[in-house]
Amino acid sequence: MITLLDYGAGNVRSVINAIESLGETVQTVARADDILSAEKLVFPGVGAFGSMMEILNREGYVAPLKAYLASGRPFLGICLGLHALFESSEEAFSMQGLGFLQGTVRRFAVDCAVPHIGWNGLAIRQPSSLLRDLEGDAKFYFVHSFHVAPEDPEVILTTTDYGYSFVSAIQKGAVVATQFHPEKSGRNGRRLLENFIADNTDAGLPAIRSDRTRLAKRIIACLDVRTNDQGDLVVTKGDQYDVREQGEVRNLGKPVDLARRYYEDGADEITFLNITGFRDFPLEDMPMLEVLRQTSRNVFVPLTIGGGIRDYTDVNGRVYSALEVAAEYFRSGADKISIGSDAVAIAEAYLETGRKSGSSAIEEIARVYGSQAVVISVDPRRVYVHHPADVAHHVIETATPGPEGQKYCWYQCTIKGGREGRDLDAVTLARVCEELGAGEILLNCIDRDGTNAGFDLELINAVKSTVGIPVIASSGAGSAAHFLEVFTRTEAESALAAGIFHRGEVPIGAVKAFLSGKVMIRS
Ligand code: 1PR
Repeated sequence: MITLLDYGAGNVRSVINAIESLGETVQTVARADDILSAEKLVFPGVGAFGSMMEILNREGYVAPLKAYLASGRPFLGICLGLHALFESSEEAFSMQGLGFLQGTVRRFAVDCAVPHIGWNGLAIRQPSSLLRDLEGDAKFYFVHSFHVAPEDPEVILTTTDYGYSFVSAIQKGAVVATQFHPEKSGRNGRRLLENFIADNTDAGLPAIRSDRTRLAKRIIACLDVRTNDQGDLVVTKGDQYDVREQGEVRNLGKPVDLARRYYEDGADEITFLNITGFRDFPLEDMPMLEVLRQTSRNVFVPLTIGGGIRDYTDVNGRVYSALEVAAEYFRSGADKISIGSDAVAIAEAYLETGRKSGSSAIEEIARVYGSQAVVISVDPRRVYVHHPADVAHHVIETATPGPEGQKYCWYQCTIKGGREGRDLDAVTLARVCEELGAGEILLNCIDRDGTNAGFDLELINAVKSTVGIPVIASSGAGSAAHFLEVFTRTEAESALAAGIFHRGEVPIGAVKAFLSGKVMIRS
């Protein structure tokens, strides 16, 4: 029996699903005694150090946790569950950690994008039963902006490279903890969880031991979801955002089935976009929440959900905050949420006042769940101009001239699924959302969507050269070569596609086989 400490933030549902799918029973902590009487304790933490320690203190869990850690019984900490073991964190200077290990938690100080999001390897520093039967070059899923810095090198189990080498797992006696998420790391993550569950203590050392590791480029499958005219929730796909064919909503399959298939085909992440979310009440959109719950039972790679995340008032005048909507999505199995139309409104308000309100959806969700959990979905379209001075927007010189031979263009932001253009450009939107705490940009392109003509490299380079957070290239993939192009001619950390996967034109496995040996990918 596994006892799991769910302190109410983030996606513990996936940890429970992963452990239960391995045939083990999970009991979640309801009171302090449950910690003291646990046989094996798992502490998954997603979010921010400050709000985590606040909750642990408020719930009276700090003393029992310290007693449990000193008891010598098995403990597995995941992400913030690792950070909590240390004395303090740069993420919340005023909050004390559990102090089981000496040292602190530091923010990445690197030239590459922060947060560190994606699949990276482990350089194993000591034998451990946790690592038994693991392939030495296995990759695991990381999503964080801070990492631990232990004072005692003896507790270092693995390190990982991202700008520099950082500690990605610790071990002290029966206490182990990982920065990466085993519950979201596919078969390797499940192997590691199996090792923790099993009572077999003989320490393993994998045959292959790499000293340096590298972050892989991510291949993301995107499922644009909406109800069709018959009221069924289907995966659809637009052609420049137009999802109708002969008046009917294109129906490319069932969301849960397709998500599982893409997971088995090797997708590194799966994204659900509820494309009519802007007109629905997300918390009343039970079918979408159910899709997430069912998917997270069998899919052990990160899930992102977008569509309709905003403050709203329901028909009874009850006001819901975007934070409440996001919380329900995280509880239902999401690892990241994506904000579309509302991000444009937030950025416009910020540019008008020049002041952070502190209460925008981006700021609120990032404060509680961490920046790494907040993705901004950008829906821009090109607007050609004859001269950069014609508009007060971020203009680029383009190699693809406009209809009148214009050599310049800017990328106009749209909302409500491309239905309404705004007086704001995509580069400025991305920059402002990063300032407000977003952790990743999903950079779609209406002009390229569904065209199989390749990604808009000029748009991606314009945004990537402005923001310090990871960028997902999206829209237009028509072949495996388009992925190589975007990973070799831009700095995008990941690339997303929909149509070619739904129509079975280029399976994910074929994209990965083509990229193998050319760019670092997860095999
Ligand atoms: O505005 O917060 O309610 O969120 C709505 C979300 O739904 C946004 O993320 C928006 O991008 C998305 N969306 C809205 N309408 C559409 C539509 O297609 N009519 N789909 C839509 C966006 C874009 C990509 C697509 C790529 C790859 N789809 O996600 O999957 O373009 O396609 P391809 O590989 O076939 O070219 P809010």
